[in-house]
Amino acid sequence: MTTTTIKTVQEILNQPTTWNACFQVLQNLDLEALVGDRRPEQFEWVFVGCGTSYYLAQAAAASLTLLTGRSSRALPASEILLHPELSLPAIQTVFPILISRSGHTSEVLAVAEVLQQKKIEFLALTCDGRELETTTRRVLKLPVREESTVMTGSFSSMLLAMQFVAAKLVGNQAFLKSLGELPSLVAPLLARYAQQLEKFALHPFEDVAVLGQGPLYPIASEVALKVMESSSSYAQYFHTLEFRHGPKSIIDNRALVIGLISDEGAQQEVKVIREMKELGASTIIIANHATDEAKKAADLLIELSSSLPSLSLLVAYVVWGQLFGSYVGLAKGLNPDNPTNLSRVVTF
Ligand code: F1P
Repeated sequence: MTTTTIKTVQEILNQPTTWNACFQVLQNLDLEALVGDRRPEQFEWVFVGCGTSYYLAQAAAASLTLLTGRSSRALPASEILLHPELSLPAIQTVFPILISRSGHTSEVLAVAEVLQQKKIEFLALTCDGRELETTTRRVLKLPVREESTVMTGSFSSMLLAMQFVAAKLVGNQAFLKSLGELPSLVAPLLARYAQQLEKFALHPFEDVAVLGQGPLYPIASEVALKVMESSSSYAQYFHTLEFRHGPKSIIDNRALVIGLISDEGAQQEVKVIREMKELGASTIIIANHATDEAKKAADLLIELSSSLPSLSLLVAYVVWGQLFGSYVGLAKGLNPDNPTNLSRVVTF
């Protein structure tokens, strides 16, 4: 198999085009129909999903908090089902946003039923629609038709959609414009770095740790999940500085540390990557602007070199983890289009 025949890799590389198609839909967004009076000033927005869609929920919640100044949370659907008093103690003051590419995931549909029974208004964010889009009048359905089992363009497109909604809520035109510039930023970067990443993926790493702080923490989580799903490799994720507090004991010359470096925390975050390199780890650094320290700490450096706001760059970080997972899978002789033990939707 070559990367040109793997649908998952093609869908990853095609994300700039997918994002442009989504922006066409989002330009005509009827915010009133979507959220009505459920504004973040009166209701706590709680994003809900499973697997990749849960990490998407976390990134969406971080984006809403940073763009509106109102606290927002993310929950896995299972927590609402199994621990409702812990997860949603004040459910009447919550505006849930249920996120599901397929709209068919059993846990998400079960949460929709609970909300319907309690007469709680909620928003459904989906690509395929299926049952989920019939459970509420508030539906945002994106034109993303993804054949891959693992989520790639659906993750990035639904995250962009939630960032778009948050920016629209507060009338942040500059941020909305920045989102629209992502396709032209990322397309040439993919052309420039994809082959280097594919070559780097040939190393046989035993442990992979993906590190990120702030809104990059859910992106680190999703990158680790992509490595696990697409290559059946063991990968973990941590807040970058947390890695020193114990987990670094796994580091030796068989380990890979992937650092998602934020503009705001670059100095401190790069220091951790440098320390792990000195302990023997191989390192990948993904940064917007690479400091000299970052250049010294990285075995492979991917630099975005963008003047766009940091928060608008989340999807520009995740694409490298999506690609790396598939490349490691291919290097191990696996087929990322048919990941071990996985199905496109989890139902029970
Ligand atoms: C959620 C999910 C994915 C996972 C796999 C199985 O799907 O758990 O996160 O990667 O594809 O389904 P969905 O609810 O977003 O359709």
